[in-house]
Amino acid sequence: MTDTDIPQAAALVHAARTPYADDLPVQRVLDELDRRLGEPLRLAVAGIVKAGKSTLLNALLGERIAPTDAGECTRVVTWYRYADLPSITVHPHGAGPQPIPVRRTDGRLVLDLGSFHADDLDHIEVHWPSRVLQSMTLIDTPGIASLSQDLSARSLALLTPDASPSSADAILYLVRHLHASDLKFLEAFRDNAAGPTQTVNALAVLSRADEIGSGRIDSLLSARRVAERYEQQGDLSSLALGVLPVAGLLAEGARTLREDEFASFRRLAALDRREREPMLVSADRFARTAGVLPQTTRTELLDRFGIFGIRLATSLIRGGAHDSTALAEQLVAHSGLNDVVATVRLQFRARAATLKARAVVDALTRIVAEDPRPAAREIDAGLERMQLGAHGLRELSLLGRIRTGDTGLPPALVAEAERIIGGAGEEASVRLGVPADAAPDDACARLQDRLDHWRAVSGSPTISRAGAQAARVVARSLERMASELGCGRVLPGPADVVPAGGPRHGAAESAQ
Ligand SMILES: Nc1nc2c(ncn2[C@@H]2O[C@H](COP(=O)(O)OP(=O)(O)O)[C@@H](O)[C@H]2O)c(=O)[nH]1
Ligand SMILES: [Mg+2]
Repeated sequence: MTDTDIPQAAALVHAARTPYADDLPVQRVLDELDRRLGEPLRLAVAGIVKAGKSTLLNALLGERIAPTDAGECTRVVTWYRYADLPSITVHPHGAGPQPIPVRRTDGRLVLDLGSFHADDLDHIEVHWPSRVLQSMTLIDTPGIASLSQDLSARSLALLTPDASPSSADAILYLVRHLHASDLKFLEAFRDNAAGPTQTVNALAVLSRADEIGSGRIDSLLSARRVAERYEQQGDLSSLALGVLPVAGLLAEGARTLREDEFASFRRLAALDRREREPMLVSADRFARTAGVLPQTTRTELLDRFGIFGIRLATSLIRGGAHDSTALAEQLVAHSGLNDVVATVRLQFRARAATLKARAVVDALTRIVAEDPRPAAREIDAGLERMQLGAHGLRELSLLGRIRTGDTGLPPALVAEAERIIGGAGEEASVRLGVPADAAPDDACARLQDRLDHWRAVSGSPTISRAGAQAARVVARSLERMASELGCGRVLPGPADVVPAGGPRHGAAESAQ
């Protein structure tokens, strides 16, 4: 829907080259913006130390690539990008990048920093031939607000830099228990360059969800209730799109499940209930109970799946999961990972072009403001045109204002406005609130009805100026859908011809 944003933004970056030709730092920023526009969505995983970030990243990749637990490299920001061939590069501060060997042990990638110390490194780049990375670059970050101020500073510098927009297009923020420091970080992310619109690209994850109900089989239900409670808390709802519970370890284990692990689960499932249940009472008991499985296998299963995962796997096998593929699928479904993947796809990936275009607008706005050269006037005008003309940017900005309760719309209309401008997903059916397989005529009839309604709202004498503007954005989203869906009968209405904000605004609108 917003594919035109990228070429427009790229043209602006290009136009900025000449007026700032003698300014090396600016040229570097422009290079970086160019690179960013050509790349897939950048999704950062953030949260305090041991929140389960690297584990969740592996679950998303379906491979054990990111190092988990302690170790030097977990203290360095690490980028995972797509490439046909695997390679690892370290980027030391103030020195050129250097390759390090790619080594795997027991199915895990080993990041051996050799003589480098984490403090020497700005970041690490891992290129990996993973399908997931073709549509998304993932960024693993050291813990935020961790015991070490230094680690925290590195992640904050990446995600909420003072002088430039965040290097990430979107963020998964992991919380175990919601702390004041988590809220502070999300506030910093929101208040960063792009302002309130940042809340549109932050999704909170209630991580290690299996531990919430002490690993009981209904742990994920308890986690879901906790997540809902957090979601309804005013603080968080204005800072993130939502809160999703995830058992990352279970998801990682399931997506990398081996046949020998499935065989072990099957042996546990085949035990008599009176023997199995006491054994699975706790992780400790499982580790201590000799019997069908050797000690090393039991320890390994606990490491890979946690006691919750072991309980769930045996119960799913008893319920009919006959092979490792079926078991893996069911474990993933229980882990909550699919919801995270679906939300990332609907909310972030579908909006990647707009998020990137906005990063460009923000960065160029700063450059021009800091050093307003006469030759850069064209850029200023271009930025203004883009902000008004790129409808995706206006949707994003309105979504941000909806999250902070600052739209000027009557409260009863906010939920529908949010849906129509893509707050629940980018597809036309989701925006319209019709079934995905609705007949085109029905979808168009609904569209016409809602368009009439929103045009009326925007022209209502009782609505505030801000509210009217918001209603016009909603109406414009509907009009764009009308052409996408081929609803020929939906004609431009008065709101489209005389928008508030003057004729210039109108020109930008119709120029799209
Ligand atoms: N029970 C359980 N343990 C987890 C989960 N996710 C991570 N862990 C464990 O928590 C520890 C820290 O995980 P890691 O992914 O390295 O956290 P990070 O510091 O946020 O990257 C590791 O021992 C993981 O095995 C989870 O969903 N459930
Ligand atoms: Mg980590």
